[in-house]
Amino acid sequence: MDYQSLLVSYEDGIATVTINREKALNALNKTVFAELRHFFSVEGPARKDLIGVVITGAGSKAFAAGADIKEFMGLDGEKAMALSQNGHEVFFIIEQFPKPVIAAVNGFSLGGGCELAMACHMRIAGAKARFGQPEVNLGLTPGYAGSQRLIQLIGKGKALELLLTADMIGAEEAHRLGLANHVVEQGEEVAKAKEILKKIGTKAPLAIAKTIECVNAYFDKNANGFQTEVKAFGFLAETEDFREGSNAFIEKRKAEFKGK
Ligand code: DAK
Repeated sequence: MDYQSLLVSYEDGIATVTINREKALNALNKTVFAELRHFFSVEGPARKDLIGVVITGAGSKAFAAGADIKEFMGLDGEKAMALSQNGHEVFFIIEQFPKPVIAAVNGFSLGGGCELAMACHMRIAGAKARFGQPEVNLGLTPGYAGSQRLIQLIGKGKALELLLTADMIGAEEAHRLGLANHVVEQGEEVAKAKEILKKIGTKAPLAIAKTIECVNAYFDKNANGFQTEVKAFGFLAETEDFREGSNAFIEKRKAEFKGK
């Protein structure tokens, strides 16, 4: 696919997906959503050697300053629900991606931008990152699951404070609350994300995928996370990588995982 609003590059098995709408502070329009959907459901899964994905924003000012407010003009109830549903689907695809996805938050991460970062498995904040859910300023609630994932990450009281006041918080506060995994110098976000992905790349890929599935199951009201873990454990016990991992431990050598 020729992307219009994403830049996709690969290095050492890691994909970097950059939202490339710098003039609009990387606001998430329909094209960005369609292209993210394509990357995470078609291109990414086809790359068998993929270790993980970094998502970031073009330029030094924004990760993504929200849903594209210009696309809200003429929205009625039915169209708004369809828009919201589409965003939910795309962010679920990212959350359920079987390889780790890390948001490298290089600036404003507001509204839909913060929701995208929260759908990723981890968040690295640059020193100038600003997080917030300012939807109530527009007369809206979050539309892409911010009211759910913010609670999962920082708890109900703080989530309600951010959602109801529309306050923006900086990188250090986001780190203190558990919204950001690490704070790094501005411009070092992608490098830190890649460092983490490289470490994960030395582990057994099927175990990584099953671990993501088990953690997601905790938050899925239709799943039983405990049973998901039991089944994952049984599945992994039959893999070549499990035999290789345990043999390597006994033989005091580094495991060579094949993802089988
Ligand atoms: N959408 C479209 N364009 C945006 C944008 C956005 N979210 N944010 C910034 N831009 C554009 C600006 O219009 C401006 O474009 P030009 O005027 O140059 O053409 C350019 O980016 C630079 O922005 P500023 O000139 O405003 O830059 P500043 O440094 O002065 O200010 C700022 C930076 C981030 C504080 C400011 O741009 C700002 O407040 N931006 C809006 C932040 C925001 O409110 N974002 C939306 C959050 S709400 C739903 C679906 C989705 C959602 C809700 C419901 N349903 C289906 C029901 C999600 C909602 C949100 O994401």
